[in-house]
Amino acid sequence: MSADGSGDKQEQLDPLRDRPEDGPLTTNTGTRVADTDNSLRVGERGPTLLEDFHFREKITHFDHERIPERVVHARGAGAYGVFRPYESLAEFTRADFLQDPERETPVFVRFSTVAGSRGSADTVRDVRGFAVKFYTREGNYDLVGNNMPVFFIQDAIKFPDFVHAVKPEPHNEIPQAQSAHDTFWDFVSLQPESTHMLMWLMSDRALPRSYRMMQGFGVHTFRFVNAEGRGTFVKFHWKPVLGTHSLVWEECQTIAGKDPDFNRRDLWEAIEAGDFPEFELGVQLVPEEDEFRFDFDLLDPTKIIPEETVPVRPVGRMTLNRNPDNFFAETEQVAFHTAHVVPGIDFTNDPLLQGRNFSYLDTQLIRLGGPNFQQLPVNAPVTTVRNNQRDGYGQHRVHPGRAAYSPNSLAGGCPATASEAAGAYVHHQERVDGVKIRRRSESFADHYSQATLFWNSMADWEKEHIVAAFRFELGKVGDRRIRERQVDRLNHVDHALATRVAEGIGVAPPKAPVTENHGRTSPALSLAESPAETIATRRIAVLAADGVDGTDVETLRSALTDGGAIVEVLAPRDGEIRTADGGTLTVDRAMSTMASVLYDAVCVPGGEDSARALGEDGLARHYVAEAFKHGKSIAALGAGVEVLRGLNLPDVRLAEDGDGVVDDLGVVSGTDDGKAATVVAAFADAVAYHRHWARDSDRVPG
Ligand code: HDE
Repeated sequence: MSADGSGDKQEQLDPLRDRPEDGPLTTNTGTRVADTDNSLRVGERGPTLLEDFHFREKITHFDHERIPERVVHARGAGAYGVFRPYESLAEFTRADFLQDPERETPVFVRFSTVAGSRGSADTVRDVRGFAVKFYTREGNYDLVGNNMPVFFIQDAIKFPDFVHAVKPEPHNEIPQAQSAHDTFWDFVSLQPESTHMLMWLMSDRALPRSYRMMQGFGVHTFRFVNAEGRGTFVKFHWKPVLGTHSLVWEECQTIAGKDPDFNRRDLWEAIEAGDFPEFELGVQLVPEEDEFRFDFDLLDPTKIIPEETVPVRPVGRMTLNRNPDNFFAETEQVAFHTAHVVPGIDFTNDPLLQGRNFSYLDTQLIRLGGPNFQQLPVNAPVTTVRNNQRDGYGQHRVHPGRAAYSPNSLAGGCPATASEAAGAYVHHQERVDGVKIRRRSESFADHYSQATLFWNSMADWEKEHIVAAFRFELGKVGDRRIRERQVDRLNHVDHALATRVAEGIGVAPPKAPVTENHGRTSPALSLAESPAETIATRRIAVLAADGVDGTDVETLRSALTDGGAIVEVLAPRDGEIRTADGGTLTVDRAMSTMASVLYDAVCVPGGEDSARALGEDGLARHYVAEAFKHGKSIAALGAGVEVLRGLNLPDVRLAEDGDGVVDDLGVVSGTDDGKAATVVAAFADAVAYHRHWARDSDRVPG
């Protein structure tokens, strides 16, 4: 730690890291243990003795290993990293960590799903949590956001109702981690303020390809305050450097079985491989005098400020560069709180934010077993903590002295409060006059305009996915009146949307629109607008069998790994296979241990024997057909094109001899000698594009 008490987070954690290799096994009181495999008993076949303190301690500790999981966001994955601003933001905020582009601030991030329990699958349809703890020199600042910029409710008092509705139903605890059931749709269909968020939840945003490829949002309007005390409203955005990408719903359901840890594993492996995830922090700034300039209320968390109205200004970059050492100690015990703020960042009167400011500490008191959880290593600030708070479960500090109160004279008045000039947090002054009242402001009453804005801004394929999602979810709802009520809500968003959903779920379509669609769009809302310039960290499966063209495999591997992709050779069995020229090729994985849903793209190199074997192998055929169905890029070289031809992929033109390279609907093929490099280059472009929606995927069995 430096003189001002601040220091590096990893340096702070290092002495706390266990080093089992440094000495023998001990009890918790440090006594060395001779045998941890046999309990102490009377004779070899006799009863166990109460005197066996090592046995009792070991079992007792084990019996108490579990703590309550988070009531929401139970399933998560965490990582450490650093944040660095691009420029000083002193004009808007005095927050120390946003002043100097030379200064790195350590961070811990936890991504999560919301509804599922700790052991649920990653790829469910859900909102994702995106919580960042900045260990600043002025104390911890937590930006506890989601991957969607709005929320289901406007007032925190509705949160228990909302969560009870989305969680598994109480009589039978079914379904796990799913919103597709009666109680959820019952609640939201009676709650028009949820409509905008439902559009996001039914969109592909709810199915992120990776935690590294999703946006983050602070959701509420917060307030920056500069050194002169001037406030500026601010909305926070995180933009992933790799672009924002999603899975498709059918793929998600399959992955939930094939690899329930899909997103968690992806984050872990990327960091282990040195492919450090990066996110750009952006802010939308609104001067205080412009508070009433919008056709919605800035305090309403069911509204966005369209980026076309107030642009997102990039202000810094976060790089995640270290996996936790211990999931429980760090990812499970981390405690985020919207009220962990530093000077220069303040709240607004958003009633959802105000409620959150109560809830997080309250829930952590029970989840983390008492009031001292800020002393846990992952939560401890890198600044010195000094106050008169004492005792409680799990107290790790030794507080010397007699005076644990203020004011005192016995300890010389210490610890003394600081002035604002000396870095103390001083709340932004705001005049508030009013009558005590339980009522929502009229300015929160429009629940549909921005839901319509979202719908209007979607590309055609995104609209298809939204309709399909509503049909899936409402199709799982047993009570027909709930289905009808939700269709009625959707008719307030867009008549065509409501009609199409109704047609899929056996409900009479609404006869007429409630209001005319306003026709406005915000292009930034569409995933189609996300940059698609890189194949970095995309997983590509190369299918091969004995007799594969080894040169093709090398061409694929070197070109794609040069672009940063991860290339794996999959064969019917693990070990080695023979190449056409008599060499050998190491197999990375047996096809049966993976699935095409776990890859971003699939390719089939040349080699006649290999192509013949793969063409007759149901699993290999499924890899390609499923990748096609999910819009993934596919490449085939030489005889490998025959494998694709055998699948009768709808409407796709494949290369014949003399054609050169054919690139159709993201399927790149070439049979001519010497064309491998050109096929691979076109394939790489197709992979960067992510998914190819123009295909007639519905005709492929799924
Ligand atoms: Fe949370 N939320 N929340 N939430 N939330 C929790 O805190 C709550 C809301 C968010 O990785 C809980 O420690 C209320 C919006 C994230 O540890 C709890 C309301 C947003 C995480 C809680 C909201 C979030 C949580 C559960 C309505 C996005 C996971 C365990 C007023 C801006 C943090 C815990 C982590 C966790 C309360 C709404 C994000 C119960 C009362 C809106 C990312 O305190």
